Amino acid sequence: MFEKILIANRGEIALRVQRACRELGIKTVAVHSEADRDAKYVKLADESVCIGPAPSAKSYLNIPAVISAAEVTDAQAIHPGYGFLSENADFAERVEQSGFIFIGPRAETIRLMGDKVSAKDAMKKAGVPCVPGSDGALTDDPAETIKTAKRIGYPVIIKAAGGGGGRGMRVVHTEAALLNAVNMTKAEAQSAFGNPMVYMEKFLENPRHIEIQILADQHGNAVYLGDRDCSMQRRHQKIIEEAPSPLLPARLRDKIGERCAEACRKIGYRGAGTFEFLYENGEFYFIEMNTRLQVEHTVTEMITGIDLVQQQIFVAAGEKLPFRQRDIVLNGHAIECRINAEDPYTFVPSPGFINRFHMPGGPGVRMDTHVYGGYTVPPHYDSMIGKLITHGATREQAIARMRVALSEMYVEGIKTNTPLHADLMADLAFQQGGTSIHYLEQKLGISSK
Ligand code: MV4
Repeated sequence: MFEKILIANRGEIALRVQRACRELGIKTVAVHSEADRDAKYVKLADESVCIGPAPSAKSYLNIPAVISAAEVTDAQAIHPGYGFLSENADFAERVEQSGFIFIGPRAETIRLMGDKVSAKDAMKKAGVPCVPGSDGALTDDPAETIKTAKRIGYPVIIKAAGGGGGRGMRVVHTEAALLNAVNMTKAEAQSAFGNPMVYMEKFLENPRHIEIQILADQHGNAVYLGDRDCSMQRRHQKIIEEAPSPLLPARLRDKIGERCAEACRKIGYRGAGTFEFLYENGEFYFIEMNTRLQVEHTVTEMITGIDLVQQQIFVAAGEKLPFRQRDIVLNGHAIECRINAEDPYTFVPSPGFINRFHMPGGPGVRMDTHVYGGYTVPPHYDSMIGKLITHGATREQAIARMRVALSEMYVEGIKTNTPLHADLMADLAFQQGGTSIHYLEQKLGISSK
């Protein structure tokens, strides 16, 4: 097992990864920007290295600085967290070339999944059901593009191969609008991702976003750890996630989960990963695969009792998965509310000094945050300051616990989106379950864009 791990991230996830390491008796190295010098996880780490000024591009995204920090502290492995360098194949490659272990999939897997055309192609070949669409990237032949759209049927969606997470997409309703939309998306893709390739899919009008968590070792074993429903989102930012997805029959979850685990065995996947699906009319359609630990991994941990970060560390160290599929039992229901430092209704970020901070507690309540009374939320990074997670025997109990927990949250000095979460816990459609990806934006009265 590793003796020392460098954590190449900040905020709540830096603390989360650190806790997993400390429990295992592994020493930790925190890297931080000048803005995060006084962070709690920096103080709690065995060692820390300042890797640059506040802007991410000069610190958390600075590959040579991160690798140098691992060299000077003699760390053996690097955990990238989520965001920042976590899905950067060049980073993973340079980490391994420098003699460290990257806690995540092989660089070539990250590269395969980073290109959404090659990801979809690989998954289709591995038996994962995909959204009907073009066979690979669209060609330069306009007649062929028109034919493809006719075959799929309107509306269609044009997506950039280099995009993902909602960037670089355009919905097309008529043949008259098709070629112009394709050219616009190509031009945007070229300037945003340096890759003009685009592909076409049937546009699903009212799906839910359901994802499957998988875990795979380097010995050909892979399991799925149930599903998560992440449909409650605004502008591609998830705000509430839960596990399992409400109203999803267990039989369908097991069927799609087994397909995902089998696909991992086929492509030689290593580590934790997530298959993202759109779910509509009882059918799953693969859209993307994430090769990192996700923000919402916590709800899976609550219903499986498995520490995903520790499992990532074990499989990166070459160990075999300590369980088989039949050992994985889903217990009860978990909900996560992302707590953001922002105005709850205008969504304008609200960084600054927190003078008082009280966290909720009690049975089935977990809060993952690096924040405390006296902490200043820096303006340079994402506005998420923590995650409030509740677990219950049933979804109703998880919601009841979340309502109490939200009422106990007390943050003085900055605005948070806690009041929006309280509204959503009281929302009838949410309580009934099964709301689509458009529900929140419709409720807020924003056009879904
Ligand atoms: C789609 C879609 C409808 N049909 N693909 C947005 C994020 C990216 N991961 C894929 N996205 C979508 N792809 C087809 N064929 C609708 C979306 C989408 C969406 C997906 C998941 C969560 C929130 C979303 C919000 C708007 C659109």
